[in-house]
Amino acid sequence: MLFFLFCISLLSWTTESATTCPDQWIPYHESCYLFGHTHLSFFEAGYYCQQHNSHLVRMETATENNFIKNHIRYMTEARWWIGLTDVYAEHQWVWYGTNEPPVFTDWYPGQPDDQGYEEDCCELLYRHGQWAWHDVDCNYHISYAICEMDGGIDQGIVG
Ligand SMILES: [Ca+2]
Ligand SMILES: [Ca+2]
Ligand SMILES: [Ca+2]
Repeated sequence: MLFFLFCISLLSWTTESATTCPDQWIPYHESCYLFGHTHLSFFEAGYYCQQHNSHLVRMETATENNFIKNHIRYMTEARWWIGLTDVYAEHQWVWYGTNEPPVFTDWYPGQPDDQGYEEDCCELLYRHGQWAWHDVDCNYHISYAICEMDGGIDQGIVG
């Protein structure tokens, strides 16, 4: 039992030593992530993250996307906002806050389809046994926020 506890503490020490995050935030590589608890519209979700000194998550890499998908797999909510939108120009998907186009995408087959000509925001949706990106109406209060902030890197321990 003691050995087990020792392994657990060693594990949390090795995974969290490089990045320091506020309480409730999950460290991963150089970022910290906060998973919301209420259904918000896309812009409300953006504001929620802003209030927490962060932004809606930007999936720069497949690795980051997989980390997020693995994490929400164990939660009951099936819809999560990520910070991708084409609200400024149809079919021009950009990260909310930087206006950078995504390098990597993980859309469901057939998405984004801009159904009803009013789907301008991106959520991570669980459907048919898998998680993938899906465009949906920004004003629907159907998804939880995933926020991301830069982690405080402890330079002394990295490496
Ligand atoms: Ca990111
Ligand atoms: Ca659209
Ligand atoms: Ca859609």
